[in-house]
Amino acid sequence: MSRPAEISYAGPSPLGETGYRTGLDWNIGSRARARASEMIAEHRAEQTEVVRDAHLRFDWAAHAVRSPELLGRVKAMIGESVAVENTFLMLKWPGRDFAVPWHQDGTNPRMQLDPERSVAAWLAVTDATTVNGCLQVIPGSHAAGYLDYGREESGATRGKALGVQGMYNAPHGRGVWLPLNAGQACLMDVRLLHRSDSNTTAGVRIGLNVRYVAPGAIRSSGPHSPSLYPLTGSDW
Ligand SMILES: O=C(O)CCC(=O)C(=O)O
Repeated sequence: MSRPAEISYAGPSPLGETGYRTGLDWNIGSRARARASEMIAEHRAEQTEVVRDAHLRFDWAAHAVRSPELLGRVKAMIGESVAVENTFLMLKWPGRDFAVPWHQDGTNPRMQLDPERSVAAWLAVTDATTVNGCLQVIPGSHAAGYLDYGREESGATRGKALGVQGMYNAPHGRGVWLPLNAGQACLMDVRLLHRSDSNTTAGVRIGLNVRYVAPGAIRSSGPHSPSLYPLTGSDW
């Protein structure tokens, strides 16, 4: 499998040298936890792990992507016109093997995001800790640009199911954990290598993944044309 375009997009980041900002607020903790309880009640029977397009399905998620702190920072980085390109809610149920391999959010076989015109966000709906599957990132890994994800191994099935491409040559040892309280979030350069482990606790871990884009950020390959969900600006 090869990238849809030959641009590596190596270079600096709108998110600075590390390529991420963490500990931001998208909601107050008690409200985030209330949303988590609703999601757990709704999905417990089927133990749904991934809910795509959460911002189109749940009012709270449509509000979450407009969180003033996140949107304000995103606009400062990529400009006044911002749309959501994609969201999904990820639920890690206790006792399930559900690790997400190292990957970069801005590249997959269908499209590539221009890192100067896009930002990824991860919103903690429950607390996210090192034992229930919080994100781990490799600071500065964005600077090398998009990596080749052609050498997948069998363990990548979870990532494939989610549309992420496992990168098994990632420098695992340099990972930094990003624990967050419910209601907190981090922003990431769309080239930043990140992953998460399975949840080894008795509770459910829930995170909302968001990709924000500015006009012209998406290079699609083939007929795929993402439907954007504009938040601000008029040039969509
Ligand atoms: O929620 C997780 O555990 C991982 C999410 C993630 O890395 C992603 O969706 O890009």
